[in-house]
Amino acid sequence: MKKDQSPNHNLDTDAPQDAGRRKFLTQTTAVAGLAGAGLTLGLAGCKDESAPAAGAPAAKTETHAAPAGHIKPGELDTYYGLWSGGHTGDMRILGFPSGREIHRIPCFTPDPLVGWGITNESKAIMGTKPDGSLKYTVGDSHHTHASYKDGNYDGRYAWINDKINARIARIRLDTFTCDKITEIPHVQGFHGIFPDKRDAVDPAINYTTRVFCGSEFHIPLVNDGKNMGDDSQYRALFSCVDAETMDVRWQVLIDGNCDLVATSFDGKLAASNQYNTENGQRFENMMSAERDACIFFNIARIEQAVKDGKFTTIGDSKIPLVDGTREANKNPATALTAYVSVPKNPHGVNASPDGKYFICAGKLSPTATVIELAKVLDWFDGKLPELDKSIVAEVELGLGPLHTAFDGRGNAYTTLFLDSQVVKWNVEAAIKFHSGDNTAKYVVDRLDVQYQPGHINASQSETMFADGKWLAVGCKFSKDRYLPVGPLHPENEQIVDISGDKMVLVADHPVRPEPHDFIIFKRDLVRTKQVYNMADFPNAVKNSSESGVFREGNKVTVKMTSQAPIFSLRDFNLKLGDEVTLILTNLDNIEDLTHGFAIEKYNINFIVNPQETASVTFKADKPGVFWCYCSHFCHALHLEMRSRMMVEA
Ligand code: K7E
Ligand code: CUA
Ligand code: CA
Repeated sequence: MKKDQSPNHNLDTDAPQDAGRRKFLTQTTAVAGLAGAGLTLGLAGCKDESAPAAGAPAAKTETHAAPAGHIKPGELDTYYGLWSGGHTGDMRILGFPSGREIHRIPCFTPDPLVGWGITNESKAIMGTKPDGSLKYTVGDSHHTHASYKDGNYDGRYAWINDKINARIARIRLDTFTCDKITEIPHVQGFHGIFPDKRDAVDPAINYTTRVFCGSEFHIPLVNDGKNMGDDSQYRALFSCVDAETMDVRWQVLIDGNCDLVATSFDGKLAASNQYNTENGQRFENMMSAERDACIFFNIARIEQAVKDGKFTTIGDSKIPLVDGTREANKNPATALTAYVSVPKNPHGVNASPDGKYFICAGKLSPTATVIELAKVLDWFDGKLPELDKSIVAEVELGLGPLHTAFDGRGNAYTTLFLDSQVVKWNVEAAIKFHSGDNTAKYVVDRLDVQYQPGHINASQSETMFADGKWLAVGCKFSKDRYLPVGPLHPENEQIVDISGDKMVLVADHPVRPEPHDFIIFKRDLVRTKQVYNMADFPNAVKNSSESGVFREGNKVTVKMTSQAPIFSLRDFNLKLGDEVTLILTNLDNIEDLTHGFAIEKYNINFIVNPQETASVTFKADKPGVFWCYCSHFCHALHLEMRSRMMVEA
């Protein structure tokens, strides 16, 4: 066996070891495969051919031996992927088409790698209780989307939701860090988000200024423990957050609930699929109606209503609440909302890159509903008497359709959760079929995926520049695809080449549960800073000569700098009970030269990147010597890079 010549591979791997590892792999895959074949999830429709024979790939899955676009060691990816992190409450950055995870950006939950939730700067973003501790330490992020300009991503911001605590975080795409978090009031089950793609009011504003947020769960409008038994008091709201200030601009009182959100390329419309038009507060009640809805929001009219003072408020909140209920919006000439009927409990709404359609997936119905946006606007303009005539196709795709991506060549790719498939279908052919042309073949291809896919997205999919090259599929179950690691399995992210007529599966990679939505865009749409600007930190310790311990009573400020491989203070003295704020500036001005600062027994660890300043505040509540050491490998003398904190009894 030939040794791997690549410098990034382990050159010690010799032939016998390698063979042994292969044997192990084959055996364990076989065992896991048998167990996996029995998984039906208690849901109907797991097709026989999607349950693989032990150790063998599914029959219809095609794989490349040497996949096109394979990224070799040392080569850079051509796309960025922004992934939601699920319960870890972070955003993950992947390179594409390799699928390599490059980075994780902590948002809603603490992260000791960067000191998120430990430094004063990050705590101010995350939000604290009066005692200075974090308000929340759990998260559940599902959806991530980036800011637009002229129908494409502009590399300014991305946003991500937190379902548990109704928070939306903004990520700066120059530093790939979270810079603001807003908690949306009066909602629970905050799920879908989508930025507008341009302004509905001012045509000169061709970029994102708002982010729309849908909430799933109904709660009493004033949730103070008084109206909990009265279902008629339970409401779900649709919210608009300002992209710059991150303040909640307005909310809409609706009938039913929200789920995912989509926006039109002209900025005029936002929509959310509704699975609970029944306003049911119990499982059974949410499925009693045969059809639910996709609710459309007329953004310019809502903005005008807010401007004209046509709103109420909830409790002592100042946020304008406009009335988007069915009863108040029957007249198209004044309506703020429109409820388009779609089959039972839909999931997912996605905007086609040609700007013409929103596609709602059926979930409990094997169909996708195609809604023509021009016709929805016609209804608002009084030119379409029946709103449901905006539905131009409702076609069968397979069991459990959830989310849809696009290739920019007129094809849509929808995940079928129950069938464990991706179905590629042609939107115009589906419209022809729906209008009575039985010869129109809208299903172009089907691909088995492993297994039970949720979100799906294609390179540049929901932009005007969808390029139809790569597709990623987030599979909720990996079953037999990886070495078993105990009862908790990873999820399985799969990469599919969609450049040809047939979809070709090119790679699997395991992901830590549980990501949901993601976007993939060209790498040149983002310009990142490799070194911070010291002037952006008002508390920066600009020179090592400014270092020292500055005392006012028991309030102590420790100023320090780092420059490989030393901290400016070799030691510093404190008194028991001191309220200490330690400020550390990294003077190194070299790309990739990050230092850490960990204080033994004081539960503190954070990093400072080149030219960055960070601070921590703590009480010197334990007497003795406590080494502060650099926790981020930086230099041959990294282990010697220390400072000694001495707390006098
Ligand atoms: Cu379908 Cu929360 Cu986007 Cu997950 S949701 S899959
Ligand atoms: Cu500085 Cu390691
Ligand atoms: Ca329903």
